[in-house]
This record gives sequence, C-alpha cells and structure tokens, in this order.
Amino acid sequence: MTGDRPPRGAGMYVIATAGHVDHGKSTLVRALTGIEPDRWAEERRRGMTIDLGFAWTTLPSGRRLAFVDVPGHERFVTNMLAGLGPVPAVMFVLAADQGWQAQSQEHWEAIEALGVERGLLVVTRCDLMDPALAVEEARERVAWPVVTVAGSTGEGLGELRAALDRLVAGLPVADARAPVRLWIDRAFTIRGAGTVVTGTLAAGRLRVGDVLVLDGERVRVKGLQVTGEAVESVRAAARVAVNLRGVELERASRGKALLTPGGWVETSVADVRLETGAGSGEPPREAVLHIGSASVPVRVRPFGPVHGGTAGGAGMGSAAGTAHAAGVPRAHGTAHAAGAAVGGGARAVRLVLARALPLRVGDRALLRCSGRPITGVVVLDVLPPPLRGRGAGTRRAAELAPFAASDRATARMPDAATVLGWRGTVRRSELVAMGLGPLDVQVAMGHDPRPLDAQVATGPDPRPLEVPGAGDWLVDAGRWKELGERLGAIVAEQPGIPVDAARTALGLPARELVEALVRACPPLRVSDGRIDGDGVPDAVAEAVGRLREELARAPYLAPEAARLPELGLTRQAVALAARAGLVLRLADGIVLLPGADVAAARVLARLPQPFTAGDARAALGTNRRVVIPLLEHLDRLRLTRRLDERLRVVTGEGREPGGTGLEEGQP
Ligand SMILES: Nc1nc2c(ncn2[C@@H]2O[C@H](COP(=O)(O)OP(=O)(O)OP(=O)(O)O)[C@@H](O)[C@H]2O)c(=O)[nH]1
Ligand SMILES: [Mg+2]
Repeated sequence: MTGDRPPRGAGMYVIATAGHVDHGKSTLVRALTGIEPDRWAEERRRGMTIDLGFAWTTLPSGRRLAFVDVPGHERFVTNMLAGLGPVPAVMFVLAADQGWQAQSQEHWEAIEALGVERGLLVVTRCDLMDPALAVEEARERVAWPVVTVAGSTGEGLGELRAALDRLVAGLPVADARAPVRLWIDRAFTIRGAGTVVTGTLAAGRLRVGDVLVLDGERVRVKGLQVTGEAVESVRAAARVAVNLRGVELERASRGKALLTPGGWVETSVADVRLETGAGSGEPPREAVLHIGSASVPVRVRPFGPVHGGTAGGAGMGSAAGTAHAAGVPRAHGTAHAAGAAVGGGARAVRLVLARALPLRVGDRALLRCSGRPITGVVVLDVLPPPLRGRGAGTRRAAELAPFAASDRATARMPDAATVLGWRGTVRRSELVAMGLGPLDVQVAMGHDPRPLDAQVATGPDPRPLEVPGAGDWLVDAGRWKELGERLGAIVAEQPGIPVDAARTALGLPARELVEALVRACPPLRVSDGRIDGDGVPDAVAEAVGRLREELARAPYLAPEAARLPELGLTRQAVALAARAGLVLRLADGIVLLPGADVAAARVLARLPQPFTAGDARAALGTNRRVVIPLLEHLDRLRLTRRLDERLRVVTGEGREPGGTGLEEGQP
C-alpha cells in the first residue's frame, strides 16, 4: 500500500484514531495502510502505543488518507491530544469484547470539547465477541456511522475502506489560502539535511523556499515531504515533513508551530468561553490548555460576577446579534449597557498561559485538570485588555456576556466590529491576525461622506461595515465621534495645538489618525503641524481690534513690545492671530496689520531710488526698531532689494500698482 501512487489531483485527508488502550487502533491502521504506526522498539516490545504514529493509504476512490494513530493509555493522553488537536475527523475504535471503557469516555469528551464533529465508529475484534452489545453501548454516546470489523483477521476491512471514503468525501475542503499554522508533532534531525519537523497541515499551503515564523524568528523551508515523497509545494490538508534551514532541534519541539509571518497573534493571555464540563461548580484555578499539538499550563481567572441581571447570556446574544447582522458599527459603550449575567452555565474566563501560543478568535481548545472532567473552550479574544482598577473584571465580563452562552446552538462569536467596539482603536492587520478577516471592514479613511451622526446610526445598513480610520488603523465609529468632540474642545481651549500634542491628549496611537480626525471635523484644519479651528477666540479678536485702533494714525509705528500685553496681545494671542491672518508679525514683539508690508512698498516706491533705512523710516513715519525688520521682510517678499550695506531699491513688483485694493499707507 505504501507504494501506491495516488491519482493526480486527488485530495489528501488526515484523520486521527481514538479509543481505549488495547482496543485495536494500531492493528487497524496497520491493516489498512501496511505501515507500522508503532515506530518505537519500546512500543512494539510492550505491545502498546506510547507516542503518535503516522501511516497513510489510498482509498478505493483514489483519495489519499493519512492516519495519526494515538495511544489509548491514560498516561499518554497529552500525546493523544497532540494528535487529535489539528485533525477534522476521527476513527473511533471500540473493542467488541470490551465495550465502552474509561479512555473511550475520555477520548470522546476530548473529541466533543475540540468540536471534532465528523467521524466513524469502528467496533473491532469482532472475531472475539459478537459486537452487538458494544455497538449498542457506543450508539448511546456516538451518533457516527458504525462499521464492525476484525483488524487482525481482515474481516470487514473492505466495508471500512468504503466507509472511510464516504467520511472524507463529506469533510469540508481545507482552505488553501488561509495562513499556515503547522503544529509540530515530531522533530528530528537527518544527517546532512538538518532539522525536520512534521505536522498535520490543516489549512494553507507550503512551498520550498517559504519563510515562516517559528518561536518569533523567521525560518526558511529547505525541503518538503508529503507521506514520504519530496514535493515542491503542498496544500492542506496533508501530513507534511518540513526540512528547516539553520534551525536547531531544540527550537522545534512538539507544541510549537510554524506560522505564516504576520498571520497570527502569539499571545499568553486569552479570554475564552467555557463549554462542555463547565456547567457546574467553579472552574479550576490551574489547568493545562491543549490546542493543536501544544499543551501549556494556564492560570484560570474568572471575571467578577455581573450584578443586576438575569442569566441572560443567550438573550443578550440574540439582541446584539441583530445589530451586527445588519453590519452597523456599534456605538461605544453598548457592550456595557446590559447587565447580563455570565453565570448560569455560560462562562467567560481569562486564561494566562505559561508560554505564548498562536491563537485566534474562534479557536477551540480544551482544559484538563486532574480530578475534573475535560472542559472545552472557545477563544473569544486574543488581545484582551489588562484588568486594571476596580470594576475592570466586571466590565470585561459584561462585554463578553453576549458570547458566553454555553449553548452551542445560540453561541455567537465576536466579529471585527465587536473587537473594534471593545478596543476603540485597532490595526486592520491585527484584526486579520486575530482571525477576524478584513473582508467585511472598509475603512472610511476619514472621508466618509455621511455626517458623523449618520456614521453611528443604528438603522440597518446593507453596505459592508464602514469604519473611520487612517492607514492601517480602524476606529470604532462611536469612539471616533467622541474623539472628534474632544478634539474640538481641545482646539477651542488651545488653538494651534501641535498635532502630536493633540495625539497625546486624545490617547491615539498614530499621528495619521489625528490628521484624519481633523479632516472629518470641519472647520478644524492642520497648518504647519498645528491644529486650528475657525477664527480665533473672542479675546484675541478684541485685542486685534485694539491694535487696529492704535495703528489707525501711524500704520507702521508698531506698539512697543511692552504695550502688546496691555492690548491683550500675549505671545500666544499674537501667534494665533498671525496664523489666522489677522496680524502681520514681523519679529518677536513687532506686530502690524496685514497688508502693511505691501502698502509700505508703495510708499517707498515714491522715494528717490535707491534709499536708506533712514529714508524709509522717515517716509513711513516709524522708528528704527520697526523699520529694520520691516525692510528685511520686504526683501524676503522681493518687494525691495538690497544693493549694499546701506542702500535698497523697490523692485518692479513693489512699484506696480497691486490688485490688493489697499490704499497707500492705509493697510
Ligand atoms: N483477536 C483480535 N485481536 C486483536 C484485534 N485487533 C487488535 N487485537 C489485539 O489487541 C491488542 C491491542 O491491539 P493494538 O492495535 O495494539 O491496540 P491499540 O488500540 O493500538 O492500543 P494502544 O495504542 O496501546 O492504545 C494486540 O494484542 C492485538 O493483536 C482483532 O481484531 N482481533
Ligand atoms: Mg496503538
């Protein structure tokens, strides 16, 4: 069977075995594939599977099927779970002469907790006893099709192959475009080739030369094998062996994962819903989390109880579900609105992992704790907020309550809009890495044509979720509106605030978000890296009025620096008025009215050319303190030109009658 060449294009499938020790799992795999799954001498000596075994065959249809053969002994449950973790279906084996045993039960609970819904029940050793009783026992628990066989005599294997063909034909097609998370289940070295890891590729595709992430570091795929044959590329599902360039064996142990760069969040904190086994009593404080081939000790932190509500997890869920189905961004704070209880069988808890794992929203995993039944968990958030301060746990519980219904049929999952509502601000790439694809989110880039109120409207909106933001950043629409209001208040209080200062004041992560917010909030505008509103504060406008009166008779005789504050023109007021075009600031403490420069050039044009600073001072009726910076300003505007240390001329531009409408000497 090993030499079978599969027909081109036939898919490959991977399933795991399960069942009590000695019930005949490995015997069946051997009989079906011709490959010995018990790889170790110790396993063969003891007649018992200790670690995972791997074997494959071609089914009558031409489909290729690989088995991950697991140990049944209770001491090796961790190994069993490492094999079961990444597969979509199971061949559950029960000995006709032994019936339902302890690890039959434990394996079945694990299968349920991990949400593995497809499988085949194989009652074997039928040569030893009539299978009727065992079949009946199993049927009380397992709703899968049943096949009766005898692994060691070969009886019923034809029917078993046909049943396996039907099983895999009904499996969902693995998504080859998904990011790769190859949970390593074996790692070894081959002389001359270096480190090789194997795993069940459940989704995505691998190519020789690919760069992947292992333990936070980039590694390159040097070679690939699928069921013993070298290949250039492989798409899920498949059993694969990956030869890694320059990776030491210690770095590539079971439970680690090879990841598509940027495709995953590696986290050591996750908020999860407890499913099976969570119905009664307090959850354990410490347990082991099993996901993929990984098993990691975790601390379990329940959130504070939520007061004032009934056991309304499911009810909350359906109410919030309506809003989300309509694709409407949720106003900030809605999640806090209802006091839904997280008790009553529905549980959300925080897991703190002993080491970071690549997790995403919707992942199923299980918790084991000695003396307690297995608990299934579903990941709700992989970048949860730190719980700081009083009431933080209660608030978090309320946020999670709509997703904590223990009833699988009504349980909902947080989507991109939910997470955005929780966080307020999130990177689009982070949502993707969390498993909340970008497809339903279109960033409005601050150009959403609808007014802010409409952007947070609660009415049904058939368009894809449109959220404000900038670049990679998305902002919850309710938060955006609130930020716009706060920015308006900040600018009213501190007109001309630098963009970076506004970013800090608003607690925003990126400058581009502030700029987008300004664009979304007319009449706010950015100039020279500062944010202004419309006009200037009344006090500044009044001070400019007083300046105008003061300059009415002598438009070029700027008030003394000490006089400015008396007029109400503090340094800050001058800066504001200058940016708003209400005054002409020649130098520190020297302020004229706008247009005074052009008018001065016209006066100077009537002087005999060239002229001196003294000539200019007399013609303009001002003093030396003002005339020097004024002339320098005119030089910069190219209205005058300096000939030497003493002399200037008015240029052509300065002499031409301008279209400014300004009267000579009357700016
Ligand atoms: N008579 C008979 N014996 C069988 C049959 N299948 C398995 N056995 C025997 O049962 C014993 C256990 O078989 P295995 O295939 O190693 O059982 P297993 O489920 O893989 O055991 P673990 O991997 O240790 O959990 C071996 O001695 C087999 O020869 C069968 O159909 N008929
Ligand atoms: Mg075995």
